[in-house]
Amino acid sequence: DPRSGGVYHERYHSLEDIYFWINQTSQEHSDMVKVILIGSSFEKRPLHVMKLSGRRGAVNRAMWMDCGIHAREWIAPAFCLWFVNYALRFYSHNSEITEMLNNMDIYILPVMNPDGYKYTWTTDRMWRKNRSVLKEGSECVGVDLNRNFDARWCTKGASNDPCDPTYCGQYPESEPEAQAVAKFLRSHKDTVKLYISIHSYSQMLLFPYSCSYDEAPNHNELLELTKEASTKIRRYYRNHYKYGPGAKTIYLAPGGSDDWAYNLGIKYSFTFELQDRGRYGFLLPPSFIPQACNEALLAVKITALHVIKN
Ligand code: ING
Ligand code: ZN
Repeated sequence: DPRSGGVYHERYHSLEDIYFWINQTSQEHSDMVKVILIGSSFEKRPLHVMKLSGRRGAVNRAMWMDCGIHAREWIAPAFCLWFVNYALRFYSHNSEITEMLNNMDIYILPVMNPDGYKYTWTTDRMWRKNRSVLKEGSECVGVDLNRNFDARWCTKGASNDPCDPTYCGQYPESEPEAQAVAKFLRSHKDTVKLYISIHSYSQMLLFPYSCSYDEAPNHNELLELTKEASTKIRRYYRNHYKYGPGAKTIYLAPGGSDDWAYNLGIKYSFTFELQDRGRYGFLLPPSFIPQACNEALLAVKITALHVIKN
């Protein structure tokens, strides 16, 4: 089945497996994949970005996609891996993937929160934040990385209590994981035209703003794009995705990465919330991975191809 990703992509992987896979994939496809170290986590794990490029000359356009900003959302890193595999396998066979890779570089951060992800495998499956320790011996650990960006930071929809799951941190970009992503995007803001952050669950295609009820300048364009993606997902996969600006569609949430990237100047900025709608929630069984990834792929392709033709 051309829509499957092979057995490796029909299960979830430990952090060690994912690091191994990144390394192996970049070696096997050294003509199309480069690994860039953009920083390290609080516990000093590397933050590896995979740069995918078609077999062509240099281009001055790129997209960014991060997965696993929240530790327990296991389908997110699974999608990043699945997507890289899909892109490498179908480049020069599938016209849409070929067009994407011939016209843009794709930067992929498969696990933005490696410390938290590791912790969900060893200790607490429902952990959300990173694992940063404020002061030695303090009771509560971790900052919500999707509240740590500089977009109406720590206003309504985030918490200043370190024990809360939506703790915003001590100041914007206080966390090394958020800072590494922000620094990379600041230094690539002239080429990165599309920002996508992958989360779960709730099946929503979101765009700015989440930090306020303000309408983004290109609101109608972003609404049309997410509507098209939602319609196609329903038609092809018989599954329902809501779409709209974050604040109105899900809830008010300041400090998110997509709002910050949008304000940096990346006018196509999205958060995709993958399966499901709550039946299994974060514990989405592995058998759902292929369909969840195919649904997300549709949304990625529609937004990327739109950016290319504009
Ligand atoms: N949802 C996101 C969260 O961080 C979100 C929703 C999207 C917030 C965009 C801010 C910006 O709460 C999940 N499931 O994490
Ligand atoms: Zn999330």
